[in-house]
Amino acid sequence: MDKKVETALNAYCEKIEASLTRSTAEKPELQGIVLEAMEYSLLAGGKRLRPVLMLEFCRMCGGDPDKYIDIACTIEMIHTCSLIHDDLPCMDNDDFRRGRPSCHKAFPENIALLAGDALECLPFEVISDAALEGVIDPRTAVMLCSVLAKSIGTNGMIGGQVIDLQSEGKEISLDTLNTLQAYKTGALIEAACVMGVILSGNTKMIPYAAAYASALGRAFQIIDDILDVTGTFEELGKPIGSDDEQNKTTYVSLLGLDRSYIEAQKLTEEALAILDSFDDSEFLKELTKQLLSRRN
Ligand code: GRG
Repeated sequence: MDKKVETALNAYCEKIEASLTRSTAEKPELQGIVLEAMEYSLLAGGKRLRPVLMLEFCRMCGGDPDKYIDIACTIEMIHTCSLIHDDLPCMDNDDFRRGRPSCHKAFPENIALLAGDALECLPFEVISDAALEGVIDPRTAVMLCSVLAKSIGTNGMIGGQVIDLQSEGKEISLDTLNTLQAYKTGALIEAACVMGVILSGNTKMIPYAAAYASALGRAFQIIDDILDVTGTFEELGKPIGSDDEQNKTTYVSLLGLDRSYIEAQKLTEEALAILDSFDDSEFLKELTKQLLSRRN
C-alpha cells in the first residue's frame, strides 16, 4: 500500500480503536459481563472499513472528521452486533470470528445475544447524545438515526439475513443473490458513506455516495465469497469453506472464481469513476483498489 495512504489509514484506525475502547470501558458491577462481551467482540480487530468510509466521506465533502470519531464508531457497533448474531447457533453457527472464538463461545450464549442487542442500541444513544451536547444539530441526528435504522431493518441487514436463511440449500438466481447482498452487506456500507456526507452537511452529494457504496458493497461481497474458497484460517480468522458447507449460493458458486473476480474488478472501476465527483478523493480511490486484492 502507498505509504501516505497507509499512514492516513492507520491514523483513522488509531482514533477509531481509542473511541471503541472508551465506549465499553465502564463496567457496572452487576451487569459488567455484557460489557465484557461487547468489548471482546468490538476490540477483536477487524478492518474498520465502515467507520473509515464514514469519516472519509465527511472529509471529502468538506466536514472535519476529527469531530465525529464517536459517531463513526456507531457503524462499527452495528457491524459487530451483526457478526455476533450471525455466528450464533441459530444463525450460521460459527465458532470463530476475527481470529478468536466467537462471542457465544467465549461467553454464555444468552450473554452474547444480549451483547449484540446492546451494540445495536448504543449507536442511537451516541448519536442522540451528540445532538444534546451540541456536537451535531438535532436535524443531523434525526437524519443519521433514520439512515442507520433503515440499514439494519427489514429492508437492510435483517432483511438480507432472512433471505439468506430462507435460501439455504436452494439454488437462487443471480438477481436474488444481488438483492440478498444489497441488503445483507450493502446496506450498512451505504449507510456508512451516506452518514459521512450527512455529517459534512453537503447533502447534495448523498446520491453519489450511495452509488459508490452500491458498487463497492457488491465488489466487497464478491471478494468475500472468493476468499471463503481461496483464503486460509490464518488470513480470515475463521474457517474457510463455510458457504459451501452450509449449501449457500454465492457469487463463486454461480459464476465461478474467474468470472466472480472479473465482476469485482468491473464494480471497483465503477466505484472509482464515481469518486471523480468528489474533491480530494485520492485516499479513498487507493483504499477502494486495495479492497480488490485484500486477503482478509
Ligand atoms: C440486528 C444488526 C443486526 C443484524 C441481524 C445476523 C444479521 C441480522 C445479519 C448478518 C449480516 C452479516 C454478518 C453480513 C456479512 C457482511 C460481511 C461481508 C462481513 C465481513 O465484513 P468485514 O470483512 O469484517 O469488514 P471485519 O472483521 O474486517 O470487520
